[in-house]
Formats: sequence, structure tokens, C-alpha cells
Amino acid sequence: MKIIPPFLLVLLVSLHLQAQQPNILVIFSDDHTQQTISAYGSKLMQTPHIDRIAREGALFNNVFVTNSICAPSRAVLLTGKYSHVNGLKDNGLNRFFNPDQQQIQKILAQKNYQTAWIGKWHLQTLPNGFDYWKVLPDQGNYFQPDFIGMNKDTTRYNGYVTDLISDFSLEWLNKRDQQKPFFLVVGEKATHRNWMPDPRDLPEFEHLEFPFPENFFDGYDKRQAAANQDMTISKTMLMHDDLKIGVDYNKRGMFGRMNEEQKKVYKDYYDRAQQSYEKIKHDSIEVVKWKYQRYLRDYLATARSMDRNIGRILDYLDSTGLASNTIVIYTSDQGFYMGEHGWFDKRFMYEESLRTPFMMKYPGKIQPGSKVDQMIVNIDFAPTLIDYAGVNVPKDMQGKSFKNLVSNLQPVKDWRKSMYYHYYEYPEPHKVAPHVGIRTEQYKLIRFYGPIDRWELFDIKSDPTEMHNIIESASKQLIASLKSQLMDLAREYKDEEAVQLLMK
Ligand code: SGN
Ligand code: CA
Repeated sequence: MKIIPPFLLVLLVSLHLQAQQPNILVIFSDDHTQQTISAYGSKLMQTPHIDRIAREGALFNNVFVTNSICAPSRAVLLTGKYSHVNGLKDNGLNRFFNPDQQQIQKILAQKNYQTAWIGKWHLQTLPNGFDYWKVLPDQGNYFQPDFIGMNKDTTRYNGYVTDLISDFSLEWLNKRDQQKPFFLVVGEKATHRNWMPDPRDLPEFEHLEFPFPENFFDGYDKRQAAANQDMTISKTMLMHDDLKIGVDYNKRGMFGRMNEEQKKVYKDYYDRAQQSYEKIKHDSIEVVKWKYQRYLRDYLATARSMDRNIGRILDYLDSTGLASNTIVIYTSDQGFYMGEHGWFDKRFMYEESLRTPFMMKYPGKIQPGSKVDQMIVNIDFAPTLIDYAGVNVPKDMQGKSFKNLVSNLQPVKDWRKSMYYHYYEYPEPHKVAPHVGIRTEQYKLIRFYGPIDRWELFDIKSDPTEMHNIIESASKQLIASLKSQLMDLAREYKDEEAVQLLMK
């Protein structure tokens, strides 16, 4: 019998381990909502590259977030825990994400993974426990953006943010240690406010007219929190900063980073937009409709660049052969309003911002074209990826791995039938009252607190656009049952503040 030399043995064992450990690539966008993704049947645009992930893997139809806002949602991705447990409840000045706590990248690193976060990060403390990172300061800029590197120096780069984030991601993939599996998060800035498109993506949308959501004009009947917000297209959305009308390109500020050529394309384009505005500006209803069309054109154009850049990353994985052993996920920090209830922004527990897009491919392990309808919550993301990497999920993570669910290995009846929500940030910047709530397959019960004290109940099966608060007309038994389920969830997730509130 031949004796295998020890070095060869070590090599074989490590190769074997590697073959079992998938690479993990998470593309994490900002404010990109299901209504604008063609895999979800969007009427607004086609997103062929994002759709590719769903086509080659699974499309998740019911993925919800715990707290629909950026920094808190990132903290959930990293920790697998609700905001009150990971410590980051809002984007406000008193926010603090403790970087020393347990996080997915640190757990994967213990299992030989090489880890990186590139792009928008948006936690006030810098990344911790990644082998590599290069992040935008705070919200970052669309043109000639700064990035903070691992030496903590800030460098300004020439180019459009979405292209640069992909360039840096591909660069890192190329030079990474090929002996190790990787975990890379690509943090996109798109499609965040104030939606500044790459000049080359302006023409595609210039002459398109988009359908209006059926509840675009909403009187907020019996929904006081919805009436009190400050996130309407009509009043909150700004002609200058958001819709780029009447911009002085010689001034500093958010347009100050553009080069002369970019300014020229913008000026020509938005001058034409202004001319169309001049024609209708005396009619207030026409103005709101005009703002909606302008908003969509800019938002969708930033999504166009992102979709194209995701295509570049997927092509890279295919051409290097990495695709066959790489899990690719596309998701966003939350959903967004595209004119529903007359709004932009997020925060509310209503469907459009409670949901987030999610699709995932893993060749050979996830059947192409699968659909997952069970309720997934973003606390499940970290446990699932840790599970795929072959590591035991830490007991204090509050989410559950859906690995077996997506490969049809777990009976669907064992999965959660309701989810728990808690939003905190008030009053700035959009005056959405804090609330806790439960969403079951048929109902949604919400308790607003702080500036107002109100319950809302919706039958989302018969009223999917959530226009009818039935808290006064629904049966006592139904309300009592939902309230007690809500209390159970608050207790299960150890949300003591909510337990106290709900006892009152
Ligand atoms: C900024 C935006 C808000 C947005 C928050 C949070 N205003 O404050 O509209 O809700 O970010 O967004 S802006 O005029 O500065 O664009 S998040 O995605 O980071 O949560
Ligand atoms: Ca966001």
C-alpha cells in the first residue's frame, strides 16, 4: 500500500472541505422594492440580470423586514437579531451599532471563510471582523464618491458609484486567497434618495409614462398615523433636491461632485423636464402626477445601472467557473413606496415597505425556477448562510435557517405562520409614528404609539392595498386572538418595551 505524504493529506482534506463549503455572495441594495423588479411582475421596468438569480434559483414571495429602515436592517443582516437585541433601533444620532458583538462574518471566518464588505455600509461604527472592507461614508455620493478604506483614509474616486462598487468587488474577488471560500457583501447605494442616475441611463426613461397605483390619492380614512406622516410625493418630495428642477450646477452640494460633461447632460435633460413642468404648474393635481412620473424616471434609472452591474458580477462568476459553487443572493434593506398611498420612503408596516425582494441561487442545491411562499424574516438571513457554510447556528440568533425549506427537505407545515415588526424612528425625517405589529397570512394588526395611540387592523387577503382599517368593525374574538398572538411574539423575541406597551 502506498503511503500518502502528510502534506498531500493536508491538501486533500482542505480541498475536500472547500468543495463542501460554498462561496457566499450577497448583493444588498438600498430601498429597491419588489414593485420595480420584473421577477416580481413589475409593470414599471425589466430587470433581466436580477431576474437571472431567481430564474437560476429561487424567488421568495414573502420576505419581510423587522424594522423597515436602512441601518437597523443592516444590523439585522449581520446579527440575525431584532433591533432591540442587536442595539440598533434607528438611523438617528443616538444610534450605535456595537461592532464587538457576534456577527455573521466573524462566525464564517472561524470556518476558514475569507470575508469582505464593499460599498454602502451605513452603520456609524466601521466594519469589524471582515478580512477586507471598503465602504461609503454614511449615505455616500452617486458621483465621484468617497470610500473609506481599511487604513481609515478617505479617498475620492472618479466614476459613478454603482460602477465603482462593482469594480472594487470584482477586484477583490480577483485578488482574494483562492484557497479559501469567500463571503462577500456588495452594498449598493442604489436606489436610495435622491436618485441621481448615471447620465447614460437617462434617455431610456425620458418619454415613458407609468401607471399610477390605485391608491395614489389616499385620504387616510381611519388611519391617523398614515395621515400624519411627512413622506408624500405631493408635499415632501422636493422639486430641487429630489427632482432636479432649477438646479444651479455651479454651486457646491450634491450636484457639485459631477464633472463638466456630466453636468451638461443633466442640465440638458432636466431643462427639458422643467419645460414640461412649466406647462402644468398651475394645476395642483397635474403637478402631483408630474412629480410621480419624474420620481419614477429617476428611481428606475438608478436601478438600471444596478441591474447592469449585477450582470457584470454574475458574468464574472460564470466565466471564472466560480458560479457552480457560489450561493448568490439579491436582496434589499427594505421595500419602498412607489406612489402607493401617495408616498415615497418606507418605515410603515404596510406591505410595500414591510416586504423586501429576495432571490437566491445555488447550482445543484436549489432547483432553478423554484418559488418560496413561506414567511421569511430578515433575521433568518444570517442563520441560513451560517447553516449553508456547515456551521451550527448560535442559539442566541433569533432567526431560523431556511436551508431545508428551500431545498424541500423540511415539511412546510413546521414553518412560521406570522411575523413580528417593531419600528422606532420618530419624528425625523418623515414623522412616521413608532409601532409594533403582527402579520399573519390573512391579517395585520398594528399598534401605533408615541405621538398617537391607535390600533389598526387590515384583512390583507380582501384588502391588499390596506385602505380599510377594520379595528372598529372586526369581531371581538379576532381582535383578542391577534392581540394575544402579538403579545406572544413580543415575549418570544424578548421585546420588553413592547410587552410593557401592550400590557397597558
Ligand atoms: C435620508 C433621506 C430620507 C430617508 C433616510 C433613511 N433624506 O435622511 O428620505 O428616509 O435617509 O434612509 S435625504 O434627503 O437625505 O435623501 S435609509 O435608507 O438610510 O434608511
Ligand atoms: Ca434603505
